[in-house]
Amino acid sequence: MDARYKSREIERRSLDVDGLKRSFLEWLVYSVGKDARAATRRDWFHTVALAVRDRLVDRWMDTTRTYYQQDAKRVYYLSLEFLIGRLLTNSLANLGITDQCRQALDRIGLNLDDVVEAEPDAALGNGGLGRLAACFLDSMATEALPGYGYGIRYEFGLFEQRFEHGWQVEYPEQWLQFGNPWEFPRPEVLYPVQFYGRVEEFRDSVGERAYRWVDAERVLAMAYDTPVVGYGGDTINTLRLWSARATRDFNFGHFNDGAYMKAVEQKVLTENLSRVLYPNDATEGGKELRLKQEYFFTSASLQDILRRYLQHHSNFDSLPDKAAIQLNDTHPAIGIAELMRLLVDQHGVTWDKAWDITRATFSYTNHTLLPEALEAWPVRMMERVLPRHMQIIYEINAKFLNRSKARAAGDNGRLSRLSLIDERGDRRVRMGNLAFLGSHKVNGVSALHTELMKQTVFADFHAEFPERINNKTNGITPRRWLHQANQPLAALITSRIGNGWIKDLSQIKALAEKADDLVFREEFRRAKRKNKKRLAAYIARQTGVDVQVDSLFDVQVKRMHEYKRQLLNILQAIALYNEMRDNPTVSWVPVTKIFAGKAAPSYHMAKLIIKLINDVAKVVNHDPSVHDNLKIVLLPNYNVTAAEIIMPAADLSEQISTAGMEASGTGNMKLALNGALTIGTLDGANVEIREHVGDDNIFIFGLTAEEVNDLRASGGFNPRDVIASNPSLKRALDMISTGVFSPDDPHRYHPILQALTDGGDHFLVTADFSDYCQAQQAAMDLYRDQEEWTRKAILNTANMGWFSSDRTIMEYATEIWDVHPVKPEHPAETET
Ligand code: D6G
Repeated sequence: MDARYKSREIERRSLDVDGLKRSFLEWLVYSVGKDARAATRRDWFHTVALAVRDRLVDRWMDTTRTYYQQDAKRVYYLSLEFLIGRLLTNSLANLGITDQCRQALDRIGLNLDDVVEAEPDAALGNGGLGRLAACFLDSMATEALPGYGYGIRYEFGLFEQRFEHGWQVEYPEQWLQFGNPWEFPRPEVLYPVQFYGRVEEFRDSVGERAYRWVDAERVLAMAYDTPVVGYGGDTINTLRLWSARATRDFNFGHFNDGAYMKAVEQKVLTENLSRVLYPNDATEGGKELRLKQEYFFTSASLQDILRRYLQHHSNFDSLPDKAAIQLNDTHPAIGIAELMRLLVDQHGVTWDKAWDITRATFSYTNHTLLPEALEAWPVRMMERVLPRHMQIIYEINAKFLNRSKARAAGDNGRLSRLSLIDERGDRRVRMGNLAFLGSHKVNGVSALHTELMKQTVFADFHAEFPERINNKTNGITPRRWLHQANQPLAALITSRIGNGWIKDLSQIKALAEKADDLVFREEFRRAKRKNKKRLAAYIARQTGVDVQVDSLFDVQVKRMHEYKRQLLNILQAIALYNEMRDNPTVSWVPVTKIFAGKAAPSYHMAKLIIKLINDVAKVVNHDPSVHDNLKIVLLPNYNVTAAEIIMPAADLSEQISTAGMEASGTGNMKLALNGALTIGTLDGANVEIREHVGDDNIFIFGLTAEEVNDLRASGGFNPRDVIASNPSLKRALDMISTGVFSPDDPHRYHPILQALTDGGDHFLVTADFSDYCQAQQAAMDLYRDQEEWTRKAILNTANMGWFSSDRTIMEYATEIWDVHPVKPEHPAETET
């Protein structure tokens, strides 16, 4: 063997500083093809990523091999979104070689932090739902669960947000532009996926009526695999993302008369299927391409799952014992009809048996109660795009309604609510109902949300299947969100309680007793200050605004949405601004209001709120009369990488949605774990955060979900009366309406004012305003007492152990999936 090749073989496994250094130098030349003198920061990133990737491949193979050897039950997490973020820091930390890598790079004269900065942020998701999927991948690998992620390899992730004259402008996010060193293309793993065409009835070999889908258009789904490293590097699972490829037929068309160009154009159009992520956090229905994306990745994933299963089994009887498929929201819910089609049409399983298998294999997570976000596809579109599936859905529905008829006892309203088809107006397929019916378990993502599911969207289904709904409160991975993102605090915690918390976050509880320790408090504050300095520098770079590191960092970072009420926050900021100007001699607690978040490109109201925040910030930040006591910043292009800088630096965490509307939230958990105190409504997981951190260590305000419901139902709420009776709210709104913040266009914010008044203030901003201001005042008062504030911050960190996604994922594993940890065998390592 060539000596150089042999040395690479050995280098590949070495985890010490010298070995890493040598392989970096070799990889730069032989894999990236650059000389050290000419290498850019990006070249070095690719070099380091490839060298690190090498170090996990053996264990990845071992993991997969062990799953096969043991014929382990696998769980398949189907998700249209995986908001992964960067992977280098994560891979190094989970492999436990961050320090070695830093030193190896030092010796070459490079800084690891600079190399890390060259990695693009993989933004294959919109927000919470996609980030949850990414946290779950980390937890499944860490808990040694045989778990696979299945999704789409979007060429363009979530758009890049920039502000131009204060308005959001979207730019394409080309994260793959320079290649992706983490993924392995699998050109041989290809599945056909069909669309359109028609269904033909025929008699099968035993004379039974059967169906086949003919004259359809075909697309191929090609796999790309990314290894998912669990903490400690023992288990390395797979994230398999699908990319659309035109079938070969395009190459063999008759190319005369310009048909060649047509064929090529057609190929490009076909491959558009996996081009771009839809930038809507609450889906607007009706987009055919979206339906095709959903079916595309679901069908490919199911074909792959069956292919893997059939390597060990000759019939489908034990599919539910070997595969659990989790639907992350209704986006992959078409999978229920698809599995039926694959089993019945392609594998000749009888309908009843196929239905039992399907239901025992699938489970479904509901993520929202917002009616506009519950997917419902027009029947006419579904008939055209997926004709066989529409038939199957009708059949499932007919059988189900027949069965329920007796129990409904003439209650036709009930039957029409249970139906998979919404017959009102333009007929639609209710994907939530399909997902519910085709799953053995259906879960909500916080205790409150699960209760509301039972009372609202799925009340009739709950009556029909009382055992099916269960709760799995969301969680976050402590690896990325504390160990990696907040190194000052992580080091401090480890110095006191050891590093067991990284893998078992419940151990962090031991910090609670340190809350009364003066020295520990001082160190905790110092860690927070370090993070705040880093964020202040980031803010200065991104926005040009200088903020005081010792001011109260009041943070609201999440998608821009009316129900999340960034508007309530900015109105309170205006009121505070007025108070500061009215009382210049008072010694104010300096406050920095930090916002970040993207608005869906077609969501005009959310975009207008962005402009309002930027307009208010411009006035406030330049007003000398507030003596720098108030600064407002809206950071552009919020993504996972930005979150990693913001979360550790926050003092106050804004979780102020209209009660009953936020299913869970996970930003609330990241912030509290990093020692921010929450100011929030009793909504989503805030309710459980309060239970864990204690009522004294959180600022709760506002209407409860029940009160919101009653208020809306009573029809007695008049926002104009509320505004008239609250002078500071009235003044803030008057300033907006008279153009104080928009002198160039005084009427700019008319739609916002209109929504708050004649529009009936659906999100109850005015109703909660006064209570919110009081809670803000309480937070500012407490912040004056730094010892007391720090004590509560420590208690927040110490009591967040339960919110680890490891806890969540183990609950799914035992209560829904019946999937157990499998420890991979690493023969190569024991041999050497
Ligand atoms: C992943 C991991 C790799 C394995 C490959 C195919 O890329 O070790 O060989 O998947 O595994 P199956 O899809 O055939 O299970």
